[in-house]
Amino acid sequence: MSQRTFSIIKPDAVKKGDTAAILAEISKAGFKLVAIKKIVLTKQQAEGFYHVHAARPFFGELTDFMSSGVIYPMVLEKDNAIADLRKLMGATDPAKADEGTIRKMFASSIGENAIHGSDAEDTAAFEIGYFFAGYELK
Ligand code: 3AN
Repeated sequence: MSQRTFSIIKPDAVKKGDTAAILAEISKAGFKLVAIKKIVLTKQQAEGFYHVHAARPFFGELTDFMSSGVIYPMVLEKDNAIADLRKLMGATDPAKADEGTIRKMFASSIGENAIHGSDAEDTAAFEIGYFFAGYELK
């Protein structure tokens, strides 16, 4: 069944000039780009987005990084979108990511790993709503 998920091209990938190449991989994998925007988060906005990780030791590093430059938040749609995007992204640590995955191709470390993808339906709904209004998702 057609499903929507939420993704972000992170500041490391944007700075390296990999945005278009990552979008091409996503498109090749059959995802429809429902919505995309260009934005720089404040530290506070990054903390709100990652609130589930607030107790993790890397929270400060993660939210500094995510507010350090341009990101491209986007909404993607296909059958089984949430699980399929996670597969296409590869492991959180690019050193452990399979060949052909986005993180294997474009990420440099566990902290700066090129792309975010929602991990479940409830997080996808929260994350889409954090960045996009209903009228932007038609
Ligand atoms: P994923 O993005 O693969 O779902 P999570 O949910 O475990 O991974 O972590 C969220 C984000 O936090 C990751 N994308 C990564 O940028 C960052 N992160 C995870 N583990 C570490 C770590 N050990 N050190 C620094 N950053 C981390």
